Amino acid sequence: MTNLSDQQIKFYNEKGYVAPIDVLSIQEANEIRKEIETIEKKWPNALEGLGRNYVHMISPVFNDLCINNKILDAVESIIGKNILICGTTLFIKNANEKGFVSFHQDAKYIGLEPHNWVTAWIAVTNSNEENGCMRMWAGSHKENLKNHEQKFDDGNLLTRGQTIENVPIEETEPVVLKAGQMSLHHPTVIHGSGLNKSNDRRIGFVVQSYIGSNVDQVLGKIYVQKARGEDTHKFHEYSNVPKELMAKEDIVSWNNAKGELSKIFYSGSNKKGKY
Ligand SMILES: O=C(O)CCC(=O)C(=O)O
Repeated sequence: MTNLSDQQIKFYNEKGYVAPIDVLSIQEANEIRKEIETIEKKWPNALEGLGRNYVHMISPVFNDLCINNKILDAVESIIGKNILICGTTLFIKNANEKGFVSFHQDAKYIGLEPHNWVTAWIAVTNSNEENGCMRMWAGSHKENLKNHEQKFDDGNLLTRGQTIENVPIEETEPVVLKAGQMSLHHPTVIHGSGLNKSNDRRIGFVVQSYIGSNVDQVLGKIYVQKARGEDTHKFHEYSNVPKELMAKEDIVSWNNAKGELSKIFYSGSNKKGKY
């Protein structure tokens, strides 16, 4: 078992995140990148917009990544042994594009209650201050949910451009990861990320999130996979485990799941963004 140490758990409880955690070799991280770039080449646009979600439903490589034991051991240290995968998202910032993530709290619009869940951000490429790594406002998870302005601005990788105003950047901490490392963050920690100013892509594969089996979706319908332990509450429907990349029947389920997810993302909003 590669559970988090007491020190790492203390860090998470105090700051609302913990990093870096070694989970993949550099070769394994490169294989994940290759899978993304294969999909992009063979199925142009498939991973764009809403398509950046739930890729573990159509790719065995991503499904296997979600059940990686090193990841799950660390996750278990935070949410306990009954773990479900409730969603995944690719956060890709290409070089020379205007991608950024405004400061926000994940719990604001995601509908997962209670907050016995954690988000795993797995670095497929290096992620650092030059290419726009995440920045955490340490300790902010101890406060309540904040007001978010819905800005829908171009370049914002968040669905509604949801933004907490007046976050003091200089007080936020960069989460620097090498390809193959991950961070874990709390549902209410305030975080965001800036532009990619490097010459290469910055790619994060995000399990958003690992939930305890006691967590319900109060805004709509999600499709889960068992990661570890028992599903004690059976709140959610299960998706199929993909056996090959982009199998026809998996694409049908994927499209349906993305449609349901979109309803959650834009619940209560009279406007839709591009994701
Ligand atoms: O990839 C990023 O820069 C931000 C991702 C994020 O906000 C999240 O994983 O909750």
